[in-house]
Amino acid sequence: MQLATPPRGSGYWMATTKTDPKLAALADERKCKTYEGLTRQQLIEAYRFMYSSRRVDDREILLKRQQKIFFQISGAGHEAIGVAAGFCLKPGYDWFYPYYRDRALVLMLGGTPYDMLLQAVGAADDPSSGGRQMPSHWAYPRLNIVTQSSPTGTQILQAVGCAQAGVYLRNHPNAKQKAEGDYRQFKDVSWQGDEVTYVSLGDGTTSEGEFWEAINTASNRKLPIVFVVEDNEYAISVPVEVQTAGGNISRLVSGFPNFHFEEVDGTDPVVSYAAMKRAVDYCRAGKGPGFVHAHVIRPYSHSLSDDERLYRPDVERQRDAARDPITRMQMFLIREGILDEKGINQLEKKVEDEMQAAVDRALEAAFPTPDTITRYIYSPNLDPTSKQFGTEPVFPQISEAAPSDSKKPVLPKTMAELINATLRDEMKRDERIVVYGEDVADVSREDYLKKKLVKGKGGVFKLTAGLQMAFGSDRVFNSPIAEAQIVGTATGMATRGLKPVVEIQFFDYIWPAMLQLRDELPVIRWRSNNAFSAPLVIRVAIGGYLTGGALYHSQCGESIFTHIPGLRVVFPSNALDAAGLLRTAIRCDDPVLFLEHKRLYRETYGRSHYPGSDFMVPFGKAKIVQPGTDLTVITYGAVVPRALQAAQKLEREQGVKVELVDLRTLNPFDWETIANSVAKTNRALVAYEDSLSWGYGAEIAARIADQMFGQLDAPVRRVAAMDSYVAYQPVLEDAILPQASDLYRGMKELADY
Ligand SMILES: Cc1ncc(C[n+]2csc(CCOP(=O)(O)OP(=O)(O)O)c2C)c(N)n1
Ligand SMILES: [Mg+2]
Repeated sequence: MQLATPPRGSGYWMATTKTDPKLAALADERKCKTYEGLTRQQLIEAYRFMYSSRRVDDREILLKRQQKIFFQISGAGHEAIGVAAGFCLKPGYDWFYPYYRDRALVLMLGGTPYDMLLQAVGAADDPSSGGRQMPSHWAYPRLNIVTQSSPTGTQILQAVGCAQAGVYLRNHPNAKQKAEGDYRQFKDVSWQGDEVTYVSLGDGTTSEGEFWEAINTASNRKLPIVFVVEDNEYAISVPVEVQTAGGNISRLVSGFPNFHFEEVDGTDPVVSYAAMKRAVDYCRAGKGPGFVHAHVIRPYSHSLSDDERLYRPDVERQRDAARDPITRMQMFLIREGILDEKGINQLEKKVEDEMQAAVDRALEAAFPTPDTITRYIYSPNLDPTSKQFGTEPVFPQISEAAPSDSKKPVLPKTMAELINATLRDEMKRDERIVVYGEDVADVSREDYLKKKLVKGKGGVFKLTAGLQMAFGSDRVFNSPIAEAQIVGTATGMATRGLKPVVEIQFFDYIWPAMLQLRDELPVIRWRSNNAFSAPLVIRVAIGGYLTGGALYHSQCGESIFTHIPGLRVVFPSNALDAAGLLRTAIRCDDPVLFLEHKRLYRETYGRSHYPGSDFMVPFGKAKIVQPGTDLTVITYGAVVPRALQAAQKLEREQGVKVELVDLRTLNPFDWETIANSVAKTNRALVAYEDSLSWGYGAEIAARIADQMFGQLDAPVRRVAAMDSYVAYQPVLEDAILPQASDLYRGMKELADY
C-alpha cells in the first residue's frame, strides 16, 4: 500500500479538522480522494467484508473446538485479494468458481456469515449444499457462484467450459429456446455479452495437470476468464519452491499467448484492486484471459486438522503476521483518515453483533434427515426410465429410402451410421448441443474444407463425420489430447445449460478424466442439493474382439463407472438400440456415459434402418433377445451376438431353450426383467466381456443369489474375460476374451447342473 503519513489517532484528527481551516480543507480534499479508483466509502466496505470474513473464521475455529462444527478451513490472509475481486466483478452477471479460501469474496458477492455457519453446522438449510459438503464449499445459483468441491484444481477446467459457454451462447442466442419433454424444460440458459468467469486456486494447485490444460485452452480460445492464483507459499506443509519450478508461477505461465498477466501484493486491497481491474477489464473487452498472481499469507494453519508449527518456524510466521491484511487495512484506514479508531471499533462491534446473532441462529438450525440422503443423485424432474422415453420407431418407406430409379436394395444401416444420423438429427433439433473430442471434427483447418482440398475425417471411427460441415466449427470441433479437459470443460458448459456430447476416443484413455468423472460431473447435483446440474453425454469407444487392439485399444471396465452414483451408463448391442438410447441420453437430464463397442460399429449383426428423428429407448429396460424356458443368460454389448450364437447352437444340439436378456443400460439396470426371467427358468448365467473378478456381472449375480435364492435350481454362474489384460496376438486375445464357445460351455454346464 502506498501510504501517506497523516496524523495518527482518532481524537487528534477529528478535533483539529474542526478548528484548523487548512486541515479542514485537507480533510475535504481527502474525502474526494480515491485510491486506484476506490472511494473512501468503498474502502470502508472493503474493510467490513475483510473483517467479517476473519471473524467468521475465528468463530468457526471456536465452534470446532467446542465440537459444534466438524471441520474448518479459513480464508485468513486472503481477504484483500478477495474484496479486490469483488469490486471488479458482478454477482449474478459474471460467473464464479472460487476456491475454499475465498470467504471474503463470497461475502462481498452476497453470501452471509449465517449461510456460512449453516454449512459449518451441516444444517438442512445450508444454501450451498443442504448439509452435504464441508464448510467453505460455496454454491449460490442466484449469484452465479457454481458449486465447489474439495479436489484441488477440478474447478479450473469447469470454469473454462463456463467461459466457453458464455461465448457460445452470445453467438447462438437461439440456444435459449426451451422444449417440452427434454432437459431444456428444466434448464434455463442466460448470458451477458461481456461476462467474465472468475476462478481461483492456491499456489500448490498450479502443480495439477488440469491447471495447465485449463490455461492452454483459455489462451488458445482467448476466453474471458480470469485466473487468480492466491500464493500463500504453502500447500499444506509443502512450500512453493517444491511445487513450482523456480518458485514463481508467474514466470512459468508468462509464455502463454493472449493473456493479460498481473503479479501483485494480494494482502493490499488497493493495489490488488488495480491489478484485478486491469485483468477483468481486459477479459470484459474480449481481448483474452487474465492471470492474477496474488502474493498472500496464511496466518493460520492449513486447516484445523493441521499444525503449521511442525514445519514453519516462528520467525517465518512472524514475517507473515507483519503483512496481515486485516491489521494493514486498519492502519491504512486510520492513516488516510478514512476511519478513526472509534469508527473502526464501531464497525467491528456491528460485525461482531451480527456474527453473534448468526451463530445463535445457526446453532439452532435443523439438520437434514436421513430420508433425504438419495435425493438429487439424479434429476428429480425427468426420469429417463419413464414412458415418455419409449417411442416407436418410424422406419422410412422403401420408396423414400431408395430413389425410384435406383435398382439397389435398401440396406439396413450399421451402428456407426445410426449414431451419426442420430447426432445429426439431435443437433438440428437442439442448438445447445456441441460435439467435441479428439479428431471428431471433419477438418480443423476450415480453409481446406472450403476450398474442397480434402474430404474431412470426422472421428477415428468416423462416427462424427460430416457434422462440422453441417453445423459449423463452433458446434463441432477438435479438442486437445487432454481427456480431463474434455470432461471438465463439458461439465462447465453443461452447468450453464448447454448439452455437450463429447467423445473419448478410446475407453483405455478415459483415465486422465477420472477425477472429473468420479468427483465432479456426477456429484454436482447431489452436492449442491439440486442447485446445479450438469446433464451431458460422453460417448466412449470401448471393447475388444479387434484382433490386434491389444491392451490399450481393447479394454472394458464399465463396472468402475456403474459404481458411481449419479452417472447413467449405457451399453447398446445393436444399431437400433444405439440410436434410441443415444437420443434418450441426449434429451435426458442426467450425465450419461454412452459406451459404444468398436467391434459392433460396423458389424453385420444388429443393423437397422433409421428409426426416425424421435425414436427413443428408455433407460433401465432390458430386451429379451430370445425367449426361453430353461436358462436365463444376462448380458450386454458385444457379448450379446456371441451369446445368441451359443444359445442357438445349444438349442439345436441339446434342445435347451435359453432366454437371452440384453440389459442395454447398466445403470439403471432392469431388475424386473431379470427377476421375471430367472423366476421362470430357475437358472442364471451372467456374461460380460470385462475381466471376471469384480466385474459388472458380480453385482447382478449377487443380487440374484441374494433375492432369488429360493427359486434357483443351480448356482449363479459367470462367464467373462480372464483376469488379465487383452493381448495383441489374436491367439491370446481369443483365449482371454469370452468367446461363443466359452458361453456355450457355460450355458451347457448350467443347464446340466
Ligand atoms: C486432488 C487433491 N489432492 C490433494 C488434496 C488435499 N489437499 C487439500 S488442500 C491441499 C493443498 C492446497 O494448496 P494450495 O493450492 O497452495 O492452496 P492453499 O490451501 O494453500 O490455499 C491439499 C494437498 C485435495 N484436496 N485434492
Ligand atoms: Mg498455498
